[in-house]
Amino acid sequence: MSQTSHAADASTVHLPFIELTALLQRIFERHGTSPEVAQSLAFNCASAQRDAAHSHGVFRIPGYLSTLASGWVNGKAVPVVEDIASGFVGVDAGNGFAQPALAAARALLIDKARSAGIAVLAIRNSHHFAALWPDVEPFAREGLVALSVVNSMTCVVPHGAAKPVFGTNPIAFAAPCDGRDPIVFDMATSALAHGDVQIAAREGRDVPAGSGVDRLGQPTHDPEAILDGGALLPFGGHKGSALSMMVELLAAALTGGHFSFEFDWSGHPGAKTPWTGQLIIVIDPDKSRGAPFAQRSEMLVKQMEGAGLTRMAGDRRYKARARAEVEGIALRASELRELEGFL
Ligand code: NDP
Ligand code: PYC
Repeated sequence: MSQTSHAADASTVHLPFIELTALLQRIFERHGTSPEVAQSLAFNCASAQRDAAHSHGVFRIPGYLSTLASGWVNGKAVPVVEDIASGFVGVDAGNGFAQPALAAARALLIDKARSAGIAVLAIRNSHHFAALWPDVEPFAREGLVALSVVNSMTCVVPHGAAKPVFGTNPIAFAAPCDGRDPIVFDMATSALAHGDVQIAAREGRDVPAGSGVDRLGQPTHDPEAILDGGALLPFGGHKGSALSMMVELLAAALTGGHFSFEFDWSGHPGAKTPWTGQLIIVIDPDKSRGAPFAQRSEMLVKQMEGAGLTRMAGDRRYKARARAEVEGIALRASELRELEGFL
């Protein structure tokens, strides 16, 4: 597909991946990022839109531009990669975005994982405003197992506490699987991602019971009440809360980044991006004993399917991706107009 095409629904347009990426890249550059950073963020954001990961697709662009305009993040930061130990790579992202930091350290991380069997990438002084699966899925496509965590901004009340401390703190995992796309899951440790609360508010929808509390700490279905002085809850009570605490420890304490509660963006009106850290652990499964890992993955998936499972984590995204490859990436016409207005 080389042209923008209009579907039967006149309010929806379809763009080829390359076209949406190029548009987003121009927008990022126009708003103060270097070409390298623009390319990295545009690829990430177009990938999320392609996979119908809507809480982190083009919906995020106004937030990126607002945070850039506020001076809170350095859109031209050049990450500094540190070869710390045989299994440990660090990156000082220079108060820039996390994705270019990962890109800068990726080759060294893979070399170390393949030689030592496991390696850690600790990114600090970074802003992550995106879905996490794009950071791990490519490792699995190269035969590696990857796990990543990133902390965000204080908006989640620890189980049993009265005030927010944690961020929405996602965990993403990717593993190769024979004969199919990698097994990937990516989930906030809050009951809902903050982005989904914003989308529910925009669309005038309630959020499910147990998602959050209002400014008085009372349970609420109202996304506006969560956003206006309220807070989210961890998923699964004390279990999600423990995972969220783990993410704070791994993504911030272990990397040298800020905890979600530790940064103060009040002096930068319009700041939206959490100034925290990210940890990525990469394992080379060829170092393990027994049958090849990807065969064992396939065996597990078949067993799950044999037990009646019809939808694996990641399947919804892969289906959306396959659809986008044929039809182009779906955007509301109003979204496209808004994007073009940013140029
Ligand atoms: P969801 O709850 O929508 O999905 C979580 C995972 O569960 C996904 O892997 C999803 O697969 C899978 N899943 C969903 N429904 C089912 C089902 N019925 N059966 C099997 N698997 C299922 O994600 P979240 O709302 O928790 O997170 C959304 C995004 O927000 C993530 O990409 C996350 O990284 C991002 N985020 C980013 C933050 C940041 O600081 N950068 C902070 C918080 C969140 P599938 O993808 O196929 O739907
Ligand atoms: O959706 O919770 C979220 C989120 C926080 C930072 C980026 N996305």
